[in-house]
Amino acid sequence: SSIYSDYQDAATLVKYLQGLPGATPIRLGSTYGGNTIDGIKFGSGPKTIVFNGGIHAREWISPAVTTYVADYLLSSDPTAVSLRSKFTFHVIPVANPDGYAYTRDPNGDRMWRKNMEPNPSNPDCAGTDINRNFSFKWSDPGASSDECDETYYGSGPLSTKEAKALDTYVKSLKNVVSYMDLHSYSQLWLYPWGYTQSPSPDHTDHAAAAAAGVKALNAVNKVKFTAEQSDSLYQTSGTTDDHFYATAGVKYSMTIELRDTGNNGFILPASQIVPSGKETVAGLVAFWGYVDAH
Ligand code: 0X9
Ligand code: ZN
Repeated sequence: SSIYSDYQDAATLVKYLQGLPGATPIRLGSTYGGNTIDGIKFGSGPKTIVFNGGIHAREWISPAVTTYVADYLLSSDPTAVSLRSKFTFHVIPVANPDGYAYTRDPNGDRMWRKNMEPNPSNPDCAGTDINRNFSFKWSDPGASSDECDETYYGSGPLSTKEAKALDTYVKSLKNVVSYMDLHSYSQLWLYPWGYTQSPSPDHTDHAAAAAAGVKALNAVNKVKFTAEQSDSLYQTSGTTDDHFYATAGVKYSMTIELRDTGNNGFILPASQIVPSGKETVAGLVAFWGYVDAH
């Protein structure tokens, strides 16, 4: 059995990744609950790529597939070797370790989405949606001011330790050409903007890169993903993708919504980790090929 035969806790995923030959440990910060936000970096290329999973606690396929992709990139496969010479990768499998642990706790809540920080003005409703807490367009339409809502945007821009740590880390890096945030579910590849239906300045390249990704992804298992502008789904503000595109100059800053389309939803059977990982690797390899050429 492998770590991909079931969903693992954050410490297990981080320990596994940090033990892979060629991986250097990274630590982005710590959380309200006292967990650390950890990952790895690897590769020797001049262009930087960051990807993470686990911003939303209940989306268990995301940390698993994030780990699977990093595992592949550190392998001796010739394509992986080539990618490591073009790029330096920074990977954070679980960006919201407090929330993830709560969804795994039998006394917790399997459907928790947010982080675990209390909201002092409303003791009955904890947590901020980390993917509404980033500073670009913070508190604009597409996020909630209500502490009890799933999309509560927090007490201020980057008020969560998780968003602050990720923002600080990405902005400490040079030449970041792609940031990818792995979520579930809906089988979508989403590119900026999410805050408006207007096309971004790089709409043509975004659409072409995402199309290359889904084409390669769909070919692996005939599981159909679609590439579209984020705002076509629903309007959002304070999200990672728009934020790193707008404030860190990361041209290819996107969100992937992994399997499935709702049959299992967030409760995706662990037997789908490996097939989901394989198709996501194919999609990202094609996508980063486009990124490298543009
Ligand atoms: O709403 C979200 O944060 C993401 N969907 S999820 O079901 N995983 O919560 C989608 C975010 C996509 N990006 C933007 N809309 N900007
Ligand atoms: Zn999500």
